[in-house]
Amino acid sequence: MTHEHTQRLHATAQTMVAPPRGILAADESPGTMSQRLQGVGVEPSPTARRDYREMLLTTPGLAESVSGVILADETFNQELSDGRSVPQACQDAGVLAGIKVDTGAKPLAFTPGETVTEGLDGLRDRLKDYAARGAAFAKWRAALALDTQLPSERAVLVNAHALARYAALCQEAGIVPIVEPELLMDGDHGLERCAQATSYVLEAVFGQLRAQGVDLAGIVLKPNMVVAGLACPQQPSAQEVAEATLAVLRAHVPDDVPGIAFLSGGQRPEVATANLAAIAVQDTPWKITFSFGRALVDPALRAWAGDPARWQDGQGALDERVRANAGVLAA
Ligand code: 5MM
Repeated sequence: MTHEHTQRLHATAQTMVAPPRGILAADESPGTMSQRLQGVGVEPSPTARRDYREMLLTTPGLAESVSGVILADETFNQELSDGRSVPQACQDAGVLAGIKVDTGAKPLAFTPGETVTEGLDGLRDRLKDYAARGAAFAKWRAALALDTQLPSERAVLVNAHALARYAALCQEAGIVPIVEPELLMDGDHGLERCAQATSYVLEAVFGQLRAQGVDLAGIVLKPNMVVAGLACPQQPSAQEVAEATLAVLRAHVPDDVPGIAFLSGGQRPEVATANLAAIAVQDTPWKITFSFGRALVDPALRAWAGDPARWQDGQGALDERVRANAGVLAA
């Protein structure tokens, strides 16, 4: 990579994580998005999915709290109702356009209950095309089940390897990779077990990123917070989540990573914000921000529910959540 190419990657990564802004994860695949729309009584279709994303993207003042929006391929290729392409609308809104390039988590051979995220075939050409059409960054999510036995060494290894291959290809194309290894919140595991597994996963991911020559100053890490499982009777306080999360990250995330943008993982919106606040108040070698999906958009989806008359209610609900999270980063 030339010096200029590297400098551009670093500058984009810094923009993505500069406080107080965060990253809006609006990249639900068509299947997931259709289920979410049905959940609020909307008949799913490409147009309904486009309308919902248009409602989010045209929220007045979005760029004050959001640096970038992660889009699914379907959305990236759509036009808003006024005829502008979605990447153009991102540019007009003052936010970077990001693209989810993985093709989903698929069952891993010989490994019941675990998945490997796919999407490497043809990725170099796809990235070139996305970059030419305005994508500044990309996202790839490894989803790892967590219990007393899982994730297995095999699932961690293959997912870490794929994350690093994806990240290297992104950087070659001039696109900043969001590297997202997610330990899922399903189950009754406690905070300690999540800390132990997150440490193991991050060690494997950074081992692969280094082995494959990825420039750590040109990525954004999107990890889970260290939390207890959703079914765990002992739910930790925000202070306990922050202490456990930062202990793990300090031990395993190199200082040259510019920023950490947390996923919300199924936490209630207010809980995710409280946990983010407790983390962000600490001194860290990397910038701390959010890249929440559900914790930002669930209230907006419910408030809008496909009704044109409630368009502004939806935007107001999104505005409330992004400002709440940006607010704790600015504090
Ligand atoms: C928005 O959801 C993303 C894509 O999901 P599917 O491909 O399964 O439809 C998802 O990757 C999301 O970006 C992350 O999981 C973070 O979202 P949350 O809701 O956990 O913050």
